[in-house]
Parts: sequence; structure tokens; C-alpha cells
Amino acid sequence: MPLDSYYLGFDLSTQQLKCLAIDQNLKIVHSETVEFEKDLPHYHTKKGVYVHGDTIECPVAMWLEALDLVLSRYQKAEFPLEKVMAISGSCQQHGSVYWSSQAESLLEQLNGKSERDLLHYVSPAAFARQTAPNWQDHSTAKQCQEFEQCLGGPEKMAQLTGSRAHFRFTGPQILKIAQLEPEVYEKTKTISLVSNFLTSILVGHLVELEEADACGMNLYDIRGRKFSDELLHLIDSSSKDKTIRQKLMGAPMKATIAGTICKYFIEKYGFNVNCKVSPMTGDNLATICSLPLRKNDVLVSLGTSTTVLLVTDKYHPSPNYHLFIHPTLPEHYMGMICYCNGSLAREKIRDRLNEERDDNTKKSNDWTLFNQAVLDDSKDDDNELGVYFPLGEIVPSVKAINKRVMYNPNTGRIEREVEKFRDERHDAKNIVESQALSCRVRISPLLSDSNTRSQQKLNEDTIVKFDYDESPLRDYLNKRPEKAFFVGGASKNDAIVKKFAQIIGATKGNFRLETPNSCALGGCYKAMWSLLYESNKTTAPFDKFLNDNFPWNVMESISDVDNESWDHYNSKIVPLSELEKTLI
Ligand code: XUL
Repeated sequence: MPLDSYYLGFDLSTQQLKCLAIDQNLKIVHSETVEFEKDLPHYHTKKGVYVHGDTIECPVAMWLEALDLVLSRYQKAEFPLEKVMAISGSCQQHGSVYWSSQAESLLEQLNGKSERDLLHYVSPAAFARQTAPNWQDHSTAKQCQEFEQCLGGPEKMAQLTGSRAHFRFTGPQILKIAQLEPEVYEKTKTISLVSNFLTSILVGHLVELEEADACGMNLYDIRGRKFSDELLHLIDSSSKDKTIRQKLMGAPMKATIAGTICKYFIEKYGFNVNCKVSPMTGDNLATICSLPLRKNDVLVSLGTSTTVLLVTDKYHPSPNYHLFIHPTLPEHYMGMICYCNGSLAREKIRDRLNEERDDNTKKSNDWTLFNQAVLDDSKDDDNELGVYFPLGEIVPSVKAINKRVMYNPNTGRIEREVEKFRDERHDAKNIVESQALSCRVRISPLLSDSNTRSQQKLNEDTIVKFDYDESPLRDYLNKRPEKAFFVGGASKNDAIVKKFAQIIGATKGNFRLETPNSCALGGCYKAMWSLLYESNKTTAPFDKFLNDNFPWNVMESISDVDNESWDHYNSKIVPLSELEKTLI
């Protein structure tokens, strides 16, 4: 590659289109963002979407305008777009675009013309529907039921497609459109996700779905690596599912390069004629490409909600989380666990502790008391456990509830429920412990065996149950992630992150970093590696390439590997399982 090569990563999310550029040393060199509500007010979206009751959608034309606008800002900044060697990116998952029969010929114009803008060439005639259902839509309860009934329940659904049926997933969304808008469905020649919509515009013709993102549809048989005949048939039984199969353009794309950028972008913005486009993927999938995550590594995002992403080669699906094919590592999957109760639940306890004080920390969002309590290792709470779900929880799937119990440390069995603990401060420690422990036991079935064994005397034959998994305690005692990466607001809190690190128990280190650009950056790295790999400039698989080239100095190495603490928390696995059983 020429020495000054650049790589672009898009992030087409709910509220904005970002475009990030890195150089060949993986350094971020430029960024431009178009905010939909502010920069494109004529679409009248609120936070990027239209909300009508449970139905949430976005105008597709807005994305086309945003693409021209973000690239014109690059041009205005005199960024050398002719030196961009490859492009990829991240798009909101699950959204779907309904193309008309004219789409292909209209896109074809992008291979010759560039005087007008994308909107002029493509919209509205290329679309059978002017809006795309958005991932926040929750209007498909009926269709989700039909999906799960078709296969025989949530477990069967998760087994086949990596997730149980979800309102936002594209299969139920397409079924809803086929049922409620039959004329639109009829007029639709091609259906794409947001990811292959953007790839198609950049290469100037319709391209197939990207395989990892296709796992967010409830339609893809992940192990068979093909669409499920039964589920396609459920959407469209008219011609033995042939029509829907054609609409989805046959099998998803597995290639690392989707094509070369089309003439429109070369002539209008000065892109290089050889600039390659690697398929865009979903935002969470792009996020794992933004960090040097390898098999058995885990990313914990401590935000309003807690999200855990991990790389695994074990296909162990559950109705409580998601598995997707990994976008860049063959034979690997990405696990995604989403919890509802993260920061807000912790803040409630922090505020209560502060209220007890009569100095000026009272209402100041001050974490001092909370953090002192979290790090208090006098172990005077070793027979206590609490779960704190002010909002209904996804994992475990239960209604809003707070529950505190005392258990017998010798057997792990619950002895009694209590209104309060002996000391209110114990709530701070217990909430962080039970949140982290919940992450730990849920990732466990997705991890390979490690060599560590518990030093404690525990009855390893005791059966523990978490959600749909029932297995002996022993299965949880020798599974540890290798590296753990902490991101999101609460990762800045030393006490919270330290406790999470102790309990999750990574064997090769804990890291913390700020990731304002993770989706777009994952796109940049995917673009760069795909091009180098395709052109034989590297033979390294994606994870090795990124580990070798990653700017590790952006990362803070936090708390050393702490085997003693990890072992200590093994004794709370049985009590947590027992406590969760009482919530259902
Ligand atoms: C993932 C999901 C969201 C959207 C947001 O399943 O629905 O993360 O992708 O962009």
C-alpha cells in the first residue's frame, strides 16, 4: 500500500451518520458527523426516527442525503479522499429497506452520473416503502409469537437463529409488512438490512446481506449457514418461499470485499478508482472489531444498561442472549448479553446512601460513600446477597424487583429473605457483586476451559440453574475469560470497575478505555484488514492483525489478575442461582 493510505469507517446509527478516517498506523486522522435532527431538519424526525405508538421508523432518503453531506464535509476539509484505499462501517442492526423493481436500474446510474445528488438518482422510485422499520420498533408481538410457534418455542428459536424472537428482529418485521401492507410487500423486489443498503449505495448496485448482521433477523440458521426454509415459508407461503428468498437476494455474502466504489463517488468526491468497499456490518458487530478481542475475551459496557460482548467458538445459544456469526473471524461467534439494570440501579443506592449524610454531598451525585462500601473487604457480608432490578430485567427475565437474602455459606442455600441488610452500605457492595456475578455466570458456557480450579471447598456436584442452563457448579469453576475490556460511563469509576474485574476474573488482564468512536473505528479496522488480507499483504487473521497493530497505549491496564478474589466469589454462585430461582 502507498505509505499515506487511509481507511474510512461509517457509523450509520439512529441519530447520526459519522465517518471516521484512520491512517495506515491505525491512528484516527479525521472525523465528520451529520446529525439527522439538527442537520437534516426537513425530515422532521425526533432523535432520528418517527414514532407512531409502537411503530418506530426512519426515512430512508435521509440516509442518502446524510451520505452526500458527510462526504461533502470531508471534501470541504480538503481531506485527500483519493488516498482512501478501503471503506467499511457499522449500521444500526435489524432495520430493513424495501427496494422496488426499479432499484437496480436507478443504482446503475451511479456508475455513470454524478452531477446531481444521491437523492435525485435513487429516491423515491428505488424504494417500495419510503421508511425503514427501526430497531426501537416494538409493534411485532403477534409476529414474534408466530415465529416462535413455528419452531416450537423460544428455546428452539434461539437454537436455530441465535436469539429468541424479538420485536426488533427483521424476520418478524418483514412478516408484519407482508401481513399489514400486502401491496408494499408485493411491490418490493429486494429487502436489505441497513448494512447492505449502505454497501449497495457505495458500490452502485444491490449487494447481498452481510452474514453476521443477517443473524439479527430471526431467519438465519446459524449452524447450517443458510436461511431457514420453515421461517421463510412462514413469511411467504405463496410460492414455496421462493419469493422471499429472492427478495433477500439468496444467500448472504461471506466475502471480505463487496466491490469497488462506484463512479459517482469517484467523480463527485475524488475517491480513488481502486477504493474497495468491505461489507458494512451491524453496530455491535463493528464494536467487537474496534478492539483487539480474541477468542474468550470479553467487552463489558457499563452504561445505563450493561452490555456484554464476547468472542467465542462455542455455539451455546440461549433465549436470554444473542449469538451472531463473527463478522471477521471464521468459525467464531459474538455473544451479546443485554441487561436493563445498570447505572440507574446503582445510582438509586448511591443516592440513598448520600441522603443519610447531612453534609453537602447530599444531592451531589457523589460516589465516595458508595465506592468505600464497594471496596470494603471486611467480608462481614459474606452470607448476604441481593438483586436490585428497579426496571424489569432481561437476564434473568423477571419483573421489577429488589430482593435481599441471607444464605448459609456452607451449603449456599438461602435461609431467609430480609427487608434490609444490617448496614445499608452493604447494598452498594451487593449490587455491584450480583451484577458482575450475573455477567460471569452467563458468559461461562461460552468460554473454553481454563486451567484454574477453585481452591475453596465447594460441593462441585451441586446443580446450579441460570435461565435455561442447568449444570453442576463444577462447570462454572474452570471457565475464565482471557482479557476483559471495560468501556462506558461507569468504567471510569475505579471501585465499580475493580469489583467487576475481580469477579469476572480475566486471566490475561483487565483494560479500560474510552470508546467514543467504537462503531466507526471497527469499520475502519475491518476495511483495512479486509483489503490487506484480500491483496495478500497480510496472512494474519483479523484478531491477530489487530492485536499486533493495535495502539495499546490508548488503553489503561487496570487491576492485576486477582485469583484470590475470583476464587472467593465462586462461593456466591450457588446462592445467586438459588436466589434467582425464587424470582420466577
Ligand atoms: C442490537 C440492537 C441495537 C441497535 C442499535 O440488537 O438492537 O444495538 O443495533 O443501533
